[in-house]
Amino acid sequence: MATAHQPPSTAPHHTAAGAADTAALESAFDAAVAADERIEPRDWMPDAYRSTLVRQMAQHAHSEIIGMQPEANWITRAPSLRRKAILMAKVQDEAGHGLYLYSAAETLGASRDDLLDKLHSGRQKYSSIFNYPTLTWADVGAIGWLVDGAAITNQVPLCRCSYGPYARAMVRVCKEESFHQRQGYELLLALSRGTPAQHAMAQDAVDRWWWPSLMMFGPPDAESSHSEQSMTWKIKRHSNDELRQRFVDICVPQAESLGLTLPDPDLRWNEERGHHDFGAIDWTEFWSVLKGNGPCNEQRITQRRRAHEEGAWVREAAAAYATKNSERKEATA
Ligand code: FAQ
Repeated sequence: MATAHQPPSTAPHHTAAGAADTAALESAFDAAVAADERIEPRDWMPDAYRSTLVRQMAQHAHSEIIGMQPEANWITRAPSLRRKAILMAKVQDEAGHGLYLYSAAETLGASRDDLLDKLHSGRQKYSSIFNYPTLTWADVGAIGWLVDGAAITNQVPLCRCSYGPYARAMVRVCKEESFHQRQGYELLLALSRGTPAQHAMAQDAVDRWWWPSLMMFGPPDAESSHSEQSMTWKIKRHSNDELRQRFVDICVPQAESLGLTLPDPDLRWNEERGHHDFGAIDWTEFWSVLKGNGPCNEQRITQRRRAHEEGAWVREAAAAYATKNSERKEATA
């Protein structure tokens, strides 16, 4: 955005002239959003726009790092060296996505320590999907195909998000997610075409991951508290239900090619709508998982807190190294 490079704290509100300035800044912001210009870190932005972005980006970052756990569970038991190498690379990618997103949130003035603190104390959320267990090797395939598939469907439009650093982070994230989705699909295809026991394992994984994947898109539009405002600000480009429908339409032919069925007897093509109709989602389960009562909530957060504590020495060493380096630079300057 070309106008109003001004940190929010310097925007005066308390005088008549200050109010006029704020109104001018607000209309410049609205005009930039309306014209599909990017809002950059040093541009003026409404406080609520900033806090909405911090909330969503933090939840997204937390999801990426908590999301490493379910698949990491299978690294030591991957059935071949090739599968192990692929899975390790994928789990590392998720860590990288978390780091881009924490960095992007820092451009809004958020502190990474504070965000992690909020995750560890349950004051900020992460995606519901990562509170389900990975019971068999086929779950790695189902996560890649369905969970990464849902993530791409949700995140491709975020590449056009009005906030520049978030939109740019999403471009790279989506490229990597696309590789993840294909590896999951290929893994499931190998199992589906394998022995009857392998085929059954793949089907069982899809049966367990299908409905939670549909929940990833968030509550129905009528119950989505943030969608309307986020869509006005062009943070979100489509509603939760629109993206969920798009995902169902993408998955149906892919399931057919995989030789697997989606566990929904009400799933059928609706000629009139030009979309698939699908069965009712159990929203009671979704809200219960968000409240902390999913099958793995406790385990995920305990493991995350432990990893953070065990990594304290790395953070301390990195900080000490940075201080030493800057002192050395000052001494030689
Ligand atoms: N889980 O008003 P809305 C990944 C909360 S992909 C938990 O509709 P909004 C890749 C929501 O925060 C997964 N909470 O909210 C990967 C709000 O609560 P609040 C992460 C949810 O923000 C793959 C309340 O419900 N992706 O990690 C969920 O407008 C494999 C009302 O909801 C992103 O975060 C949920 N599923 O829309 C990694 C994408 N849904 O904050 C490893 C970016 C909603 O008021 C392995 N985020 N809530 O307390 C978004 O696009 C949006 O935030 C939505 C929710 C669409 C998720």
